Amino acid sequence: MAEKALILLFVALSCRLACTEWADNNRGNGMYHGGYNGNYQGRSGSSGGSYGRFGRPRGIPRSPHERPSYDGTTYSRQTQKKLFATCSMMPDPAAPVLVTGTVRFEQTVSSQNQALSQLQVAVQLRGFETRDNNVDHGMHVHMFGDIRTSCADAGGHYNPTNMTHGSPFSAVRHVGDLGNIFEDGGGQVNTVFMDPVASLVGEFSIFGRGLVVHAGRDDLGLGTGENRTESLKTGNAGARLACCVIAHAADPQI
Ligand SMILES: *[C@@H]1O[C@H](CO)[C@@H](O)[C@H](O)[C@H]1NC(C)=O
Ligand SMILES: *[C@@H]1O[C@H](CO)[C@@H](O)[C@H](O)[C@H]1NC(C)=O
Ligand SMILES: [Cu+2]
Ligand SMILES: [Zn+2]
Repeated sequence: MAEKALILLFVALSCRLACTEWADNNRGNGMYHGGYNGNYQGRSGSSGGSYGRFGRPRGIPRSPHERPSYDGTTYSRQTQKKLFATCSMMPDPAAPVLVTGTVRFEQTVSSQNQALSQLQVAVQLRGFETRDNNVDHGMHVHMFGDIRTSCADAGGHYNPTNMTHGSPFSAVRHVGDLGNIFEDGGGQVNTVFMDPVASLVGEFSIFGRGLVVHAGRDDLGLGTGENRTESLKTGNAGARLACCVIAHAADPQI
């Protein structure tokens, strides 16, 4: 008898875990599911505060994300989710080297699509020229994601706030100013960083824009003398080596 009860309890508990996982998986690729109407179901799963057919097993407390609503019978849920974007870098037709690879973006946002974290940028690129003495490469989000003929089609730096060019950590910068990336001895870049301004949500979302990697170092708006004017526009980062379009991506964990 006791054994049977234990087995039932075990089944109930494992169903709770499995059902949660099922619900999470079935959220799947729908990064906009419920995004606008606020009824997105958070990590603990199925609808209406239910644990499925078994109900909430005894002794398992409500998660801190569950709170009674006005009528006390339904529960609001944790309301954050992650957005993912990817960009598959292609060499510019005129570039002397073939820079390829991917840049992935990730950000935690609310169900109302407000940023809850800075933008994470994960860069994996290869093919940089190792025989020159330059290892710094400006990387920016540019205005356009339409780059059918060359990276020049991407237009200027994405600058919806009409500011001058700057460092990622400056108050005065283009939204697209991601600063420099640094190649290793093998002509590769493998790095992850956070950007405090660029975002996957909101009025100035970078989705659908172009991402450009340059041949030279971005002076971050600090150029002087003859270099001043261009420094405030482009950071004197030089030719466009490669570019891509920032696109929606699935959760890489699923
Ligand atoms: C952007 O800023 C420049 C320089 O401050 C100014 O001349 C220009 O009119 C502004 N453009 C818009 C669209 O606000
Ligand atoms: C402008 O940039 C060029 C190329 O990087 C450099 O050689 C030159 O010294 C710079 N001029 C000034 C005034 O900084
Ligand atoms: Cu650029
Ligand atoms: Zn810029």
